[in-house]
Formats: sequence, structure tokens, C-alpha cells
Amino acid sequence: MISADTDIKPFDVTAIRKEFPVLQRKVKGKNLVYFDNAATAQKPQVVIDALVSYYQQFNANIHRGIHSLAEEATAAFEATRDTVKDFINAKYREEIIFTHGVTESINLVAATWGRQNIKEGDEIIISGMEHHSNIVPWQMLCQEKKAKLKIIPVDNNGELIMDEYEKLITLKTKIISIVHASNSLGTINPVKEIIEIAHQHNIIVLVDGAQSAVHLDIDVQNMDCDFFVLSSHKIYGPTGVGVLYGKKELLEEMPPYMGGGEMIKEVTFDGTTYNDLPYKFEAGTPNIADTVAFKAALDFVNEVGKDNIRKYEVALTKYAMNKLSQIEGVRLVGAAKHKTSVVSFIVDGVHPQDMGILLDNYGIAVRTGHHCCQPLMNRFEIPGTVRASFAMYNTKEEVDELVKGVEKAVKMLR
Ligand code: 7TS
Repeated sequence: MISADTDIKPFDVTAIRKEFPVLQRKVKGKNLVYFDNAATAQKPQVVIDALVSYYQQFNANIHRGIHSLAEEATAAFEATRDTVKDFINAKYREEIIFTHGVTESINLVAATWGRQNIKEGDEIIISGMEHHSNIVPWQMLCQEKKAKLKIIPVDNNGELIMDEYEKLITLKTKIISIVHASNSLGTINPVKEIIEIAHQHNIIVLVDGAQSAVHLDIDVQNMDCDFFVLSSHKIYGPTGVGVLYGKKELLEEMPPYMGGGEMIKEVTFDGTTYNDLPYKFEAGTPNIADTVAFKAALDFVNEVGKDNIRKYEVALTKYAMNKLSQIEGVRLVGAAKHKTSVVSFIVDGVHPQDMGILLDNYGIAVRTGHHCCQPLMNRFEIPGTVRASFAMYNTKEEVDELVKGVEKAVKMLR
């Protein structure tokens, strides 16, 4: 779906950039440098076109209508399910549940599988580098069930201490919910090893793929995770769409999350029978337009090639880490061996927020603060970091702009 006049292979960042209209804009009179991709990625024209064309040409509610528009909308919506299935290599299409995002997907599992299976005294393991959305739902469940939340510690490089992980497991451990790639440090966790160990103890594992699905090849069958969650908006797709992948046998045993239309087979005042997967978990009218457009984003990523993207992003990240670490007073946070394209840093004597405001004056968008990982920031005894996170359309020249901006800010603020 990349326009024919752009030569994309081998990886051509100039051509890629032309596909993202927002990159043409100025901020504070400067060319936009968008380094907040871990929060949300920008959208290529094909995604915007897919969104507009849905509303212009075949807007209709899905699954229920027999008229042409309803059939077309249903086909487009369900086509995204097939594309997601292939994107993460799920075995069955009914293992793909559409949600509003990672946050809802995790809450769904905690509220359904969790309520059904967690009893007083049971234990849930997460890690010290989780996003709040993979902490709070489990805390809420633990509070309700009088269960215990245990935390895999993080070392000074920002990697999980795997020996400690094994020690946390007991006969009471029921589920491990773990982030695949950290949003604040970029650390890629050894999820396959974590899952293998968990399964030896009959413990199921949820993998938070919010940050990994866009950068890494995801094969849920090979990984053997029990649940995998992702958000469209971090993979160049629209906001408001997410995925819960779950192994079919688990999803079938789980009670529904929300009640309403679509998730039922038959309703009488005496009782209700629930729909088959995946619809049992998709009550109400879903976010049809954004789900339809999500397919265009996945097709786009597949066309550019995840391998190509990853190689490029890794090189850019190394370049940025090298340049930033040479600035006096700059300290990189997180030195994991395997990382996504996230560079987090602090500057002696400069509050991350002040740095963020100054960089915005140069047109550079970074994220500052705790990145919804307050416990991790506490672990490093810092209030937060400045985070630059790279996508396929970022360039070396943009990194140079960031380095110049940080140097200027350091001089001004210290
Ligand atoms: N888990 C991780 C690892 C994340 O990075 C995020 C969002 C979420 C869960 C929640 O995803 P959502 O799509 O439901 O919001 N992370 C970020 C971030 O790093 N900056 O803004 C949002």
C-alpha cells in the first residue's frame, strides 16, 4: 500500500517520511522532530485514507445487518482480525479479541480469568518495570481476593534479575504478567525463558506487548504465551483499538467481561447463553472505523519489513546513546543488552520537565516524567527521565538536533 512512486527497498527513510503527513509540519517555527513514538506512533497516509474511506464509503454497524454496507463493513472489520492473527502468528482467528487497547486487554484478563481463578492466598507475579496498566489491575484483583502481588526485581542495567524470578514462584503462584519491552528503558525481557519456567510450574503467562509488537517479530505460538496484548496506536494504527490474544482453551473457559449486544446467542428473562469466541468478549458496537484502518497500518509495517525497520532503529538508537552519553552531565538510564529504540536519560541538576519544555522550543517532541512506571523510577531513585523513542521515520540528522538541543539546554539550565 506504499505509493508506487516511492522506492522503499532497500530501506529508504526519505521515502518513508513522505508517507507520514504530520512530519511535514513545523513546531515553534522549527521542523518537527518527533521522538515520542513509545507513547504513540504517527500515522501513514494509508491509515488516514482507510479511516476516511470507511466513513465515506461503507459506514455501517457490523455483524447484524444484511444490507450491502453492513456486509462490507463486517468484511473489513473481520479482515483486520485475520491480519492481526498473521501478524502475531496466532493459531486461530477466534483467539483475537478486539479491545480499546492494552489497558483494557489487561483489565479484561484480570476481571475475567482473574476473578474466576484467583483465590485468597494465591500469588501473582509481575516485574519491577511494569507500566501502571500492568500493575493496578492486578493490585485491584489482589485486594478483592486477598491475594498477593510479587515483584521480580530489576538490576542497575534495567534488566530483570532472573534468579530472583525463580525464587518468587511457589505452589500458590497462578499467573505471571510481564512486559515484553519496557516503555521507559527499552529493555527487552527474555519472555520465552520466563514462560518456559512458568509452564514447568503450571503457571500461565500474560505478555504485555505494547512496546514490542511494533519492533519485534511476534510469534505467540513459538513464545507459547497464554495471553498477549497490544495497542494499534503504537504500531502506526489509530488510537482506541487494541488486541487481546488468548489461547482458545483459556478464552473458552473464561466468563464474559461486559454484557450486552453481540456477546450473546440467546437472551430471555430467565437467562442468557453467550456467543462463541471471539464475540463473547466483544459486547456492543466496537470501534469499527479504527479497527478497519488498523489493518492498513499492519500491512504498511509488513510491507516495509519488520527486519528492515528493526535494523535501522537499532543503529539509530546506538548512535543516539553514543552521542548523548558524551554530553557532560548526561546519564543514560537503562543499559540492557537487548533494547528497543528507547533512550532514557537524566541530566545532573536539570529537571526532566524543564528539559522537555526547552526541547519543545526547538521543535523536538520527547516525553518526560515517570512514563507511568513510578515504581521503576523509585527503584532508580529518580523523579523521572527524558525519553526519546525512535520509529522507522526518524533520522540521524534528527538525533543530531536532539543532541544539539540537549547541549544548549544543559548550558542554559545548569
Ligand atoms: N504497557 C506498556 C509497556 C506501555 O508502554 C503502555 C503505554 C501501556 C501498557 C498502555 O497502553 P495503552 O495503549 O492502553 O495506553 N505506554 C505509554 C508511554 O510509554 N507513554 O504514553 C503511553
